[in-house]
Amino acid sequence: MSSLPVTERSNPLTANIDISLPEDIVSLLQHCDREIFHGWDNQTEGQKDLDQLKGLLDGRTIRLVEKIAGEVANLLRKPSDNLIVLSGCGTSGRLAFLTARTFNKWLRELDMPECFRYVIAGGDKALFTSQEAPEDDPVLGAKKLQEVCAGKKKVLYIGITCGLSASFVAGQLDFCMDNLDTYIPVLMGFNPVDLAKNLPIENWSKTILEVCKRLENLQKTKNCCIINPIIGPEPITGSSRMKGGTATKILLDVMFAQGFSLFKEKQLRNTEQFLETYLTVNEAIGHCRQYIGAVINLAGQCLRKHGHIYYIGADSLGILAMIDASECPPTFGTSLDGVRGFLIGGFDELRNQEGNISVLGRHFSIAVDDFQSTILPNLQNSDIVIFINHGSAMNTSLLPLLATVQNGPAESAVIHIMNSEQSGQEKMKEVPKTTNKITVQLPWIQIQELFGPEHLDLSFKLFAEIATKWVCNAVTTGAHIMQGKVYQNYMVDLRVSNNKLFHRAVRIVETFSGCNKEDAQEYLLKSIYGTDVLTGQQTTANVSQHILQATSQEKVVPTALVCAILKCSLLEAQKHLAEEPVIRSAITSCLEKKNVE
Ligand code: F1P
Repeated sequence: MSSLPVTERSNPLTANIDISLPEDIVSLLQHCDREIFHGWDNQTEGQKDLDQLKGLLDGRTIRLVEKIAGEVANLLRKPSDNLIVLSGCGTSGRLAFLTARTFNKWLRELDMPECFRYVIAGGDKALFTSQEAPEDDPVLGAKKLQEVCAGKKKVLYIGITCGLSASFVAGQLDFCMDNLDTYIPVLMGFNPVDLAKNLPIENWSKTILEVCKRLENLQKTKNCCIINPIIGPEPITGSSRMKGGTATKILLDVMFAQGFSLFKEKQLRNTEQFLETYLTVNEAIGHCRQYIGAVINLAGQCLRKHGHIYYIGADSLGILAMIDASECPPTFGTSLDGVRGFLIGGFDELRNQEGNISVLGRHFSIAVDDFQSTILPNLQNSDIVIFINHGSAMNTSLLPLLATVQNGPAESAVIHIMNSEQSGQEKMKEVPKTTNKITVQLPWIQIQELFGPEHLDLSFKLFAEIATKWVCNAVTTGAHIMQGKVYQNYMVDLRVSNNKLFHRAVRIVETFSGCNKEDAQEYLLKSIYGTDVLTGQQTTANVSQHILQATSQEKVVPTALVCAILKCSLLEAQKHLAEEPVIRSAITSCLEKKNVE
């Protein structure tokens, strides 16, 4: 079996995504997302090295979702004594936050105490900006979990790491397994257990694979489990914010909504039908590809002109857009200003654990009011403002802002997520015809059949959220592709800011230059330390030290790659990249040069 985790492999479906038209990018992403449900056929990779290829609709996954729903229902019977904790790093932590927020709202509607909590590596700062160093710390993970769970009798712990690669989560799982009287540990990720990360962890005695194996054995006799459907490689290699994040959100939503119905109605809805409804939403995205493509086109042109993408939204849909924005710097190596999200009500609406953290800097100012005071007056024709709207009629509190934006120099677009009954002839007169408009119609009848009349609004939101995630992910991925940030389906200019990303960077240099792993690592280190001759100390330093040095630097991986392809000095590589700042073109011209020689 190839030792490369599925989540780090290149997806053959998107091999040419970098040279695809915006509308086709949407189709490619949508097809790739279907693998979340139906699984992935790795025969298309020319090898069949895995037999566990089933996605979310597989019977085993459905049974596990229902088992966990049963635990949720049990814990909800004593909500003051018990806790349901969702934990993860980066996108996984952000979705843990959003899900905890959603289901605490469900509890409030039932007049029950909130018993969902989230833990995100790096704390609430990591909700908007990537804080990847704490992701590699298992001891910190266990400490944070204990802090959250102090005094609780029973805790359902769900540790999410798409790649089975986050030490922060492994530390928590290990702690839970030592304390099974209190904890019911669940690991969620999207690789077979055998492909969990098996590298030494600094200041810890175990590897993540060992922790996963321990859990795998324990689940035969104890109350714990691993839920790891194989959803296939990401459309942009390794970018687990996309399919990994989507699968995480769907699994958590279904588990908890089912847990609530078991608790209240004493019965489960049909889990398969529930999951299939998400698939219908995926099809609805496909139907809008032309319109989403048009917005990608505009957003891409803005980025090409060094402009910005701004999202404005309300409630959980606005939060999902903010999450999408927060992922762009680590994914595409861009600045924190490139893509930003703003929420009506700011932190009061966000309801995050640490409250208003805007004192941390301007990138932590998230209210629409902040947008109006600091960004609106300075909008340029190289910027685009994208409004995310729930329902057919434009949110009235946003109408004046929409009008101001439309009368100014910037581009604008409105994304309407609505039920199919609201569409048709449409009562959308409030939104001027000139606006770029995406209308995603959710399968209303199917949702009604699934949920019945109760809590329809809350449950409808779950599907609206996933639609928002799909649209926003497509817009930012497509726009950065147009900007030339992606080569084939690899994001080459990633920031080397944690252990997983360090090893991915080595693999990228190895893959495209054709050199061996040791040489690839050497080129990467030369680029990180800015030298053509490494000292012994630099070569033997820990990966965490390499990361510390690399995190704040620009174009680390492209520089290493150019050096490795052309066998040239750092200075020559930097010169090449300065002459050809578009990464995709820089690599293409390098490879052509090499072939000529
Ligand atoms: C966690 C994560 C990703 C992020 C980046 C670094 O991954 O923070 O969310 O996009 O890839 O790692 P995982 O633990 O869920 O695999």
